[in-house]
Amino acid sequence: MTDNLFQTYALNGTLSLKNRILMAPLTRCMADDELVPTQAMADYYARRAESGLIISEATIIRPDGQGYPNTPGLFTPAQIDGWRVVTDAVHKADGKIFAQLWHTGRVAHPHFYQSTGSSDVMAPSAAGVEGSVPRMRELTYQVPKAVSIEEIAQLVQDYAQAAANAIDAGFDGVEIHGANGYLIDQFLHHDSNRRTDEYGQAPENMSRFALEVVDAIAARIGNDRTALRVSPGAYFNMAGDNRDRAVFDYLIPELEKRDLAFLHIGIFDDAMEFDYLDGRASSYVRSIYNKTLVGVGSFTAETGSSAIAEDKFDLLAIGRPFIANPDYVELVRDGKALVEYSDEMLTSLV
Ligand code: FNR
Ligand code: 8K6
Repeated sequence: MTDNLFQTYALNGTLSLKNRILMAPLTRCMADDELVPTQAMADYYARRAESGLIISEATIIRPDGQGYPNTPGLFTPAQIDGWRVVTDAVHKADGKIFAQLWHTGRVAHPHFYQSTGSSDVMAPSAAGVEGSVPRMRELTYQVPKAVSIEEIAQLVQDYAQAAANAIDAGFDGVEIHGANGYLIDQFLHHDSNRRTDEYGQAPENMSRFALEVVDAIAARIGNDRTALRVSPGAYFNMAGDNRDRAVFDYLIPELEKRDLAFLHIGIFDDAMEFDYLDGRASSYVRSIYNKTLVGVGSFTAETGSSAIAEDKFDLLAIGRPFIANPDYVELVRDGKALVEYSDEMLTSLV
């Protein structure tokens, strides 16, 4: 029984979703070399327009946010025009789509933005990650530069400009990527934020950058079109720290006051438990956040439907199964068998 997934859902005064199944943001590394979305990407997203809301693959706000090859951008006129082709195709197929706005922070690599002449990697603190860029193993991560107060102000502006560009490109709203160990998340965890100024140490300070980005974007495009993804449980390119709990205890109620379109958990498997969160990330957020919450992470339609019935979250995002099944929503609705996802599917855009 998955009937509840097919109820309409009013996100806020402006947006009504035709069902509760979201397509999760999925990096595919298929933009062209100018980081412009292609026609193949427009076709790929349009095939998934039966979902209540598509969240685009993470899209960089400026050149030094790039950490993987051929990830799309939203900072040049050509990129905005390319995205307009995508949003037109999705709207024509009666879908809705948000842009996920991304800066990878210390996981960026100057290899990708050497044409800008900059070789700096921007992060809260000069604390690097081990290892190298996936599928480009010769590129080892660099020790980042701790951003100055002026650079932080510029980053906030650049997020807001990218959000305005997203609206210009026809997106229905934006999801700020505040999860999975990238720039915003780096401010929110002690492993990556060792600052001693007004952006570090205390929960209010460590939450400051995230809230500044949220507020700048909401002021530019409206709180009702602004959403955020967070990972209270550190799990990707990040070591967890018991002190991180207090940061999210402060941040999440602050977000609730902003009346955003939704809050989305960033995780691969919602069954993961974090001792400092007393369990799952989604249960922790649900206990202190009373507005629209999106759950994700290794759910099937059946387990996701049950979680919604049990009030664990309001909307279900589906990632890998949507790569394997462009017609995921129709298959679930008709009770038909799904194709199982495998990593080899990442090499082509179907
Ligand atoms: C992801 N995920 C992800 N998350 C995000 O916030 N932005 C992104 O661009 C990506 N990119 C991405 C690419 C690929 C290939 C995978 C598999 C995952 C995480 C994704 O949104 C989701 O949280 C997880 O895939 C867990 O959901 P499923 O796949 O178990 O339904
Ligand atoms: C090419 C860059 C893509 C960036 C997004 C990450 C995609 C990873 C896909 C593999 C999924 C495996 C799950 C790994 C979970 C890590 C948490 C412990």
